[in-house]
Amino acid sequence: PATSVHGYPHIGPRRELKRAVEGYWAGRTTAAELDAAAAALRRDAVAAMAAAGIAAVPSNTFTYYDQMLDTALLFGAVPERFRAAAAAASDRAGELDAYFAMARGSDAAPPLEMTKWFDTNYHYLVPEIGPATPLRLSGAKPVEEFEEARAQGVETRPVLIGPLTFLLLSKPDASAPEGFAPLDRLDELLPCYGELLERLHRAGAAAVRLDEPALAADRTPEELAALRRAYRYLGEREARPAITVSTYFGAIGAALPVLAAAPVEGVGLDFVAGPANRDALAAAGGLGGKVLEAGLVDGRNVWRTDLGGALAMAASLLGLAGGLTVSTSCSLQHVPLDLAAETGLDPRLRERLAFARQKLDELALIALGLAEGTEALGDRLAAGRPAGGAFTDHQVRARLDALGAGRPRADYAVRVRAQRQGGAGALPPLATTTIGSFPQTAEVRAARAGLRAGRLPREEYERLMRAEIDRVIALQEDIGLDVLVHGEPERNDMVQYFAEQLAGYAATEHGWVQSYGSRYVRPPILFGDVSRPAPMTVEWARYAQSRTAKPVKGMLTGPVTMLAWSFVRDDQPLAETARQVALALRDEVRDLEAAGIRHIQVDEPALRELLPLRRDEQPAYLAWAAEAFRLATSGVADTTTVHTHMCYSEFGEVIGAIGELDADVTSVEAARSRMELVADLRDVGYRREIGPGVYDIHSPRVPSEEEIEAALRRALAAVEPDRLWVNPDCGLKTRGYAEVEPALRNLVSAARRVRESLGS
Ligand code: THG
Ligand code: ZN
Repeated sequence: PATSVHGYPHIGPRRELKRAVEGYWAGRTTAAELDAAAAALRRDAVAAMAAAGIAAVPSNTFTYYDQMLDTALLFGAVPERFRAAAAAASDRAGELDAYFAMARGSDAAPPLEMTKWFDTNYHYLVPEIGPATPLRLSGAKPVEEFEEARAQGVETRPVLIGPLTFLLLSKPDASAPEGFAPLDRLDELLPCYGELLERLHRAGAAAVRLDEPALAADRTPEELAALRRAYRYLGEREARPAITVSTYFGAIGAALPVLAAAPVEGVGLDFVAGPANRDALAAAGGLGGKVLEAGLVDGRNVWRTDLGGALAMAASLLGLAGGLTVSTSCSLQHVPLDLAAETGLDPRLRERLAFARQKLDELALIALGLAEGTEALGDRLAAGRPAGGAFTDHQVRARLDALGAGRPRADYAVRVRAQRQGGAGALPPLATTTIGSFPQTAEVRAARAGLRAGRLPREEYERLMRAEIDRVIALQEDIGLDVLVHGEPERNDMVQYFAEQLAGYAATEHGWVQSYGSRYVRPPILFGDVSRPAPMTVEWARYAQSRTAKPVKGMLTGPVTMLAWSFVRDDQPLAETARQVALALRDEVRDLEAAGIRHIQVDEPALRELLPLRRDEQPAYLAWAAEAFRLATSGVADTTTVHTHMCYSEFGEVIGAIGELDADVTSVEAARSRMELVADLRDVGYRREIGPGVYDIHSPRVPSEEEIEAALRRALAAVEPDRLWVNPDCGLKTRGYAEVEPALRNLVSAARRVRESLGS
């Protein structure tokens, strides 16, 4: 059988693409230099895949920023506000600038909205499509990248985001009337795809792949009818390459018979995230003469493939299609490039890992095993899957068994009375606070880097951090905030910081994965039972509290977010892993309390992110997610105030679960939605305290006192003053003091003004 890959990391082994793109933005690199750097990265990726024997090497998966944006531009779907600049572009630099303006905004126009790519930690740009948005084949990127690889001697298979997914993931533009959906434009878009297929055919492309991951989520009968129409139209075009419609991120349910009947040559199914695809395929009577492209190697996680299991799955698929191609489950862009770059990992962990480069070899091995029998694989069959138990911690498991769900806290009504009387009591209505991080100055970053590189002795590093905490505490006292924070100067990424201190977790040195545009994260690897060898944040919090008579809030990252932003073991349910992380956090929460910290915030910005794509799987997820949060936080006395913070979320689908977390105070991103969330929360029965972000920290603008006051008055229409907290809508890490200080002064004086007007 042949092998194929959905996509490959194109950022380069040392994030060369980031440097090239950011250099271009800063004016350090020319357009020609940027294009040359990108071409070199594409060449290396194509060469690596070809050398590993991949039969269907993908092209057109490279992007300077995002593939949805590339697709919008390919079809001329430029929002009105960017059209003049795009049309005026007269050279390559002008073209690139128009492209990056849509991604990042310009003085004249805000950028496209960014949102999560399904349930991954990648973010795409949301195309805006209205009734009058142009739809016309307007570029040749897929043809050019095909020809570029051919010149290198590799016949690639161009990859396109399919028409259904492209339109379903777009949003109506500002001009669209009520009831309009981008999918209404399908019949106008299809000829553009048709024309592109013809051009690829003329350029010599024998095959293309169209990706329809939107089929892994619930789809209406109308959407399935649109799917049928789209691939009937494209399949019936005469001058076209062979078409494979590929799906990933889960089982595709009712879409499967539609694709099986479509006049195309191949169908791709993900058997890693969607093992149910197998029975559905059998129930549908198979794919007839079509080729099944079977996603057997996990494109989203870093574990070596269980080759025996993959071979058994593949063998069970052989009779269900006219041919079989062994493939990844989805694009490898979601995993780091090459394990060879990691020299510091525990060998017992390392032998279980496969990054993108290693997964290419696994595909070849599965194909070999299918062709020549499992014996042909020899001892490679069992490699990477050593007998279990190596990373088992019996003590953690016994403690969790004994704890069960943990004793619930007293009712909120009881707690709130204790909190108002207890040590942390005496807070005014509309208490002011921040979300946790303060600006990370160059000195703070340099100190952390110095410690890591061994240049800075630990005592010196700690002295610098204490000085920074002194400064941040003094500033907050001067501004007049009610609940202070230590500012988190010691932390890099909120997940990485904790992962580095927990047993069962490992960090990589070069394991970068694109988060959005030129921004990357280095997800830690949760490989074994998790425990907390020693307190993680207590000394910093204790020190900060020693510097002020006001309450200092302790800051932790919640169990769901610790999983969502990591690579997580796949040998037990996520819910079980979440309980282990929760237990470690529970110990930390209690130690913070014992150190005199009366406010403890456990952030869950990624609560929405792990929400299953299928509605029928969502309630079970929300139940374990909330249970893990409660397990982490329920060990404290009634007098301790538990806070949580959420952002990056469209709260719609998770809003009902916020109350289930049982936190006393929830702070949320609300500035951009004009406080509507406060009423939304009231409407779903949330009756605890709420801190709707009163200004947007993602912009450098300093909000005026009047505007914050107006926001607070809007919030007070839906919540009583003693349940309302006043805070920015997220951490201040990415801002500068020049903006943060005046903004917080305005925040405090706005809160005072509203308080005074309430008192009278
Ligand atoms: N941490 C992790 N995942 C996340 C976020 C996070 N996913 C969602 C959201 N936040 C993504 N946002 C960002 C914002 C900034 C950066 C990355 C993701 C970023 N990265 C640095 C860069 O690319 O230069 C590198 C950071 C580093 O040195 O560690 O700026 O907060 N895990
Ligand atoms: Zn936030």
